[in-house]
Amino acid sequence: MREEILRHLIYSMGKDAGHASVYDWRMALSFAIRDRIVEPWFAATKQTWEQGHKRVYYLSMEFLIGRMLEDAAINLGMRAACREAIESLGQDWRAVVEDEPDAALGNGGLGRLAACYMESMATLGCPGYGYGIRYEHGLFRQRFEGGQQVETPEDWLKQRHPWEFERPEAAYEIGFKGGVETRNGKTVWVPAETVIAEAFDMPVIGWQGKWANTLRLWSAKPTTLFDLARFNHGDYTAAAEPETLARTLSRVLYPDDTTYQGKELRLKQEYFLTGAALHDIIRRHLAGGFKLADLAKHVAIQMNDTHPAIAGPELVRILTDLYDMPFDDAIATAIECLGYTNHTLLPEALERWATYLMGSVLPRHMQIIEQIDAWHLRTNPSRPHYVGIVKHHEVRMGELAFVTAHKVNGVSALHTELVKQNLFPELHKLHPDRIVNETNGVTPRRWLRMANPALSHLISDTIGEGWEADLDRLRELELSIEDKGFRDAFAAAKRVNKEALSNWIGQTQGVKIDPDALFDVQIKRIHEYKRQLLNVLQTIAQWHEIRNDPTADWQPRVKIFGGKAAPGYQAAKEIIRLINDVAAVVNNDPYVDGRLKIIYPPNYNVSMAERLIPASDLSEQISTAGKEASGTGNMKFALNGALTIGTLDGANVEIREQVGPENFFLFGLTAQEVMKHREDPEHARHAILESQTLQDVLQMIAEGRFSPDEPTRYHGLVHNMWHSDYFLVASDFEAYRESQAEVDKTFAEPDKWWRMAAMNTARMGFFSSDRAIRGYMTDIWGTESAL
Ligand code: 26W
Repeated sequence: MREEILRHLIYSMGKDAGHASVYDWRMALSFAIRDRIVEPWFAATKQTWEQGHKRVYYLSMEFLIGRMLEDAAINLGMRAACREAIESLGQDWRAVVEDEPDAALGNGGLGRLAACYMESMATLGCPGYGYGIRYEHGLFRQRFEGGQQVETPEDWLKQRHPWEFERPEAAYEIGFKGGVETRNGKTVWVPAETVIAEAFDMPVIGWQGKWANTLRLWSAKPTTLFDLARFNHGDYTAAAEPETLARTLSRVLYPDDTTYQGKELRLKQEYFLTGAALHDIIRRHLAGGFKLADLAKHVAIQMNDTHPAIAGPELVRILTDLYDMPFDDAIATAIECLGYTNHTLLPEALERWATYLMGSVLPRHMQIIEQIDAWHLRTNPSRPHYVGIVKHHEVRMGELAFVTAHKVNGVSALHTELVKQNLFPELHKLHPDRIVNETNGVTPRRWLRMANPALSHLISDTIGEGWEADLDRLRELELSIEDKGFRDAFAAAKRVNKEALSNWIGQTQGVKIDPDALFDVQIKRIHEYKRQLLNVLQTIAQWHEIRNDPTADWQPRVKIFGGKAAPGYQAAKEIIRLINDVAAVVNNDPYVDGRLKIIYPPNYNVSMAERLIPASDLSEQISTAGKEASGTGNMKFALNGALTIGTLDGANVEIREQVGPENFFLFGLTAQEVMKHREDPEHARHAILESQTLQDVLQMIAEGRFSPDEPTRYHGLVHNMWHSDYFLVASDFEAYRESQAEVDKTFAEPDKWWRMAAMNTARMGFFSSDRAIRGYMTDIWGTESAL
């Protein structure tokens, strides 16, 4: 490795060791690692081709990959060798690894899930491609100014990106707008605008380098570079217009995962991804010498939420308009190929496009959507009149995806039931076998082996190697939990991680924290339904209690928050500000004397999660029941030996079943109780009047105790708590507080705590993304491993 790093430093970077920066070393190391990936990558591609394996195409507007260097080194089994080599060259390993910017091409859960699934497909030898967009700017960077979120553009491609290969030969023209004509009896869409989608490929290497797939990201380029006539007239800005317009398409990721907005550019991005992917899929299929009638035998296409749901109409358009297949055969083929994963029930996040917009941006697709809707009604005459794809001058993308897919899946057992009962009750009745459950999973390679070396070594020392690709084997740890030596070692591993995190917080946030305190962590997008507010209110209550009895024996806690708010989501931004305002008061309160600290490092991302999760004692999963489709952070925490405080929501339900109810802090209303509660318009007022503590907390906020410079700052928030509280923070407040008291009590009994924590790790095998991908392969894709 040493030789290869030096060779790349000189010949790929054009630097000698005496003048190389950390960046140069990182590049040289990345290229050296990449060299080892290329061969298995070629071999996998060749084998898929020669043996005619069925391929899976995972279409997603988001891939939240994070850093790649260390992950690739781990999967190739060469992290230690790389580290030794880089250190022998006088470089600091962590500094080199952490020089890599996160690839933040996603908002949160849905995008990170796509990244875990790509890694598991490669690990399992499931031949496949991910298709996405190569956004020039990923999710915005977050700063705090006076406690408030400020967004700045993210610029991950500022430096060279060593993990991608540009493929100028893999390029397709993608059209928009224009009109539909009939020529020689054939329907022809004549677009008014076109752009080129150019492919950039990233290899995705599986565990132990046995298989590699491709993540193909599309970048937009102009069909005409610039207007030479205008340039020659001296009109330089106008001459560059076509280029600027085209590139806008892959310029930035939409940073909103909360409210859906029917923006034309977003629709264009969705079609840009889907159109390019489908052309690529068809080209590869035909190049293999196969017939289009056999497409579904060779191709499975998964739609990650409705964002690529134009795939149904697009596939029908290609098959009918371009290849003359009759409509009935085309729709049957499309349905056989397509699967649709639903990731949210929140009505405000469900995509609906105004028919005038769809009709203007994609005129031919709009016709085909109407045709599919009519076909569905014709073949399902009992369909109620209020059900359909096009209703009230809108195209409902959920219904479109449902109708054009042979399988629709939810992402946790509870969520799937709610998809059946609340989201698509009528369609479910018409197609009772279509909805299936595939509970989410996370890759143990990144989220345990890579992020938590201390615990990984303990696991390998205890049960031997190989658990990374066979996570159910963690159960073997249970035998050792009775052993005090093992429990001490488990606690010691956590302690190492907590010390490292304390140092990092000291250096970056300037706050000193005690590694012996209970580390209580809530990291995820800021959203009202995720109820960071419930956490802050309980924190204020705790602070108030300490102040009223400062000499009592309080369990020291560090409350850590992380997460971004969508730029236009005012209520979420107010919660961020409140957390920071409360932190400023609590952290500097001499009465508290360090027993309660609130830390909110800005710009939470995948890399920060890798630091925080292994160092956590308590995982906050406190959403309003029925609202969190699954959660995947919850899985990462429990796997790393944090205990969960949580509601019966999403995958929390299954986590609790797996780890055992005695190893989980449950509180709060169930999804059914939530719905009943809402029937009482005064539920919030009743709940607040029943809790003196909550009244006191709201009173302190209203008085401006945390915003002395602007006492009225949170009047709106407090008013909303009394009079609306849609997410039932007040109703769950007392139960949450009691549960938190139980957490403190348990943490004070280390023997009990570490048994529970170790049980969590031992029983989390089910939540490997390998298990999830196996489920998709058998239930939805009909594919087999090539290994
Ligand atoms: C169109 C605006 C928009 C964009 C993205 C609306 C909604 C989304 C996503 C569906 C939001 C999302 O990331 N959902 C999360 O998906 C995870 C993976 O399945 C789940 O674990 C989370 O519970 C769910 O919130």
